[in-house]
Amino acid sequence: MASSKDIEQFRSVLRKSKNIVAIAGAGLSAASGIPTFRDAGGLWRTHDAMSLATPEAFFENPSRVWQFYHYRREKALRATPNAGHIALAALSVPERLEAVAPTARFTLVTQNVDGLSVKAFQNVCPSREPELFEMHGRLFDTICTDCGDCKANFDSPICPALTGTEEQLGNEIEIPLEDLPRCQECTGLLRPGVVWFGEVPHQLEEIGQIVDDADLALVVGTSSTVYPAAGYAYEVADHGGTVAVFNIQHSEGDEDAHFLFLGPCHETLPLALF
Ligand code: BV8
Ligand code: ZN
Repeated sequence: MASSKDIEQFRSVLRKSKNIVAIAGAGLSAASGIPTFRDAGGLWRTHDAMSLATPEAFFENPSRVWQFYHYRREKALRATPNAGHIALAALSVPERLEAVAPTARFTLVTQNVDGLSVKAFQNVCPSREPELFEMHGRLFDTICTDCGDCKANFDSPICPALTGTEEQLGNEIEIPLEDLPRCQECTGLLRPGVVWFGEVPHQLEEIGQIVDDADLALVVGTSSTVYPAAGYAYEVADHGGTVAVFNIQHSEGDEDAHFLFLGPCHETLPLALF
């Protein structure tokens, strides 16, 4: 954990900042029991999570990919926001933000699809539209591969055939196509409403503008290995902004960060921010 001097210096940067952007990754939800992509939790059964989060994997084996997303949906449904989510959400409350950064705007750009930051924002500030971008989509949205209909879906399980598959260790079962999640509008095969590798993340224009304007980037719980999100902190530093990394271990590019708070972010974020 950084020294109190670092925290004091960080706080003085925070106080002077105008546009703060937080870029969050799987490490932010680790304390809520959600497995990350790359460290210990990065494997699902015998598959590398990265190899399943692609359109090719889905169209080649929708039964396997749906079991992967069903497992993550069931985990996320039972998870609650942790003190790290809540600390970032507190920055979306005007009077809380004013107390630490009187002249700043705050935006959260999350790579996470578990919805925990949305829950945290809603808990702390139910009335406000959250300044929050879920750039890689949502576990709890479905998209029809035939008619494109996009719907929120919090059903547990999302279809009878997936019942209990999250408990089965070892290899997955073979679920017939017709028993996988189907569209209510046209009975087409549904896919999870997330952005896969090779697909274009959401709201890149707006996020790009926010990154261009940012004079402080909080890089929280991400290995900073997936683009374009991994490039945002470099862009902020490039135009003279400050970068503060919050991670439990060293991550890509953190040697260039102005502040590095090593430790679990559900502890380091509240400590550094408030
Ligand atoms: C795209 C949703 C074209 C699905 C995910 C250059 C430019 C643009 C693209 C590329 C490029 N080079 C390569 C690409 C292609 C690719 C890419 O980046 N590949 C990588 C592997 C090199 N990018 C894409 O395909 C993207 N799309 O490029 O479109 C384009 C782009 C721009 C403009 C026009 C066209 C789409 C990528 C989205 C993929 N979808 N998720 C799902 O969730 O299933 S990615 C997924 O992995 C996550 O969403 C996240 O984004 C990503 C990285 O994971 P992290 O969140 O960082 O988690 P990870 O496990 O890696 O690390 C956890 C970290 O937490 C660790 O550092 C750990 O130490 C730390 N930690 C753990 N516990 C704690 C903690 N920290 C603090 N406290 C703790 N308690
Ligand atoms: Zn449909």
